[in-house]
Amino acid sequence: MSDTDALREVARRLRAATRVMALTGAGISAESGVPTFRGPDGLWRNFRATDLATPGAFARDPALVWEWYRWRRSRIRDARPNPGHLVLARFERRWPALTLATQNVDGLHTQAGSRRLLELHGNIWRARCAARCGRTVIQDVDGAAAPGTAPDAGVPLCACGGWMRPDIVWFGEALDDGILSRTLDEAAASDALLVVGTSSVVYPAAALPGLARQHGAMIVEVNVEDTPLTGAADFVLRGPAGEVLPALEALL
Ligand code: BV8
Ligand code: ZN
Repeated sequence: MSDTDALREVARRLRAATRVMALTGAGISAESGVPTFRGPDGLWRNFRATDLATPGAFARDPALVWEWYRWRRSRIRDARPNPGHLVLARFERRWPALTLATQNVDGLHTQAGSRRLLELHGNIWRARCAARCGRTVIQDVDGAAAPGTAPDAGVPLCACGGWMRPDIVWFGEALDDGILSRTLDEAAASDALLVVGTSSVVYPAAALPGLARQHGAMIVEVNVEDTPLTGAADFVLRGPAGEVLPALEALL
């Protein structure tokens, strides 16, 4: 099937769908200038995930972990939603029950206007108490850091005196129960799942297409390259999300 035929067929089937869900990854924000994780300029190429995005790394060297997140915040701060984010936000008007599950922590879907959003891996602009006093703060500045030249200089402090940490789900940590169970329920109930800009390797997000498919959903992958999902998708729309999604919207 040619790319144009696939696009038309997906549009035809989407017109008949009532429960549409989307799952996004770093690729949807690439055209906004946010680095992806595993591509040629991916974030993990200069930093190993196991060095930085784990509870163990934070326990060993919280200042290094905060330095990395501050650098990432600086890359994201001026980023704006691109046409891919904006189309998914407009899809909520067409399908009011549309759920958007994202692995991204950059907040660009919210900026684009998506409201039925499930942030599976947290949000880079929030921090929470690592000492578990329960405080969560929105932190678009970097907060009060530990003073002086102590090993934890640069680590923001909670009002309780403990360290703050990014409110992000690190490898080996469980996703928020409520968010995960809503995501699984929505995937099982959807007629169509658009899987946009993800390498489909990080679980449990990578299990959602299989779950949706088992319950009869059409799986559509939007990506610039093959992923482990490609062979199992019903349709593959090859190209940048910021071009493919507007082209799809135009056919609806
Ligand atoms: C958990 C920190 C249990 C966030 C992130 C072996 C087998 C199965 C599972 C595991 C295993 N070993 C370990 C696990 C579990 C582990 C996991 O899945 N590991 C993988 C790597 C094997 N998962 C976990 O640990 C999860 N927790 O399982 O908990 C548990 C239960 C109870 C109690 C305790 C524990 C937690 C996962 C959280 C991961 N957090 N990082 C941060 O700092 O930002 S993951 C990181 O990867 C990001 O969050 C990111 O969102 C996520 C996924 O990456 P993608 O978004 O897909 O990005 P990527 O760069 O890879 O790909 C970009 C894609 O876009 C590419 O395909 C590219 O082609 C495409 N693209 C590029 N440009 C465009 C485009 N597409 C379209 N348009 C474009 N313009
Ligand atoms: Zn605290």
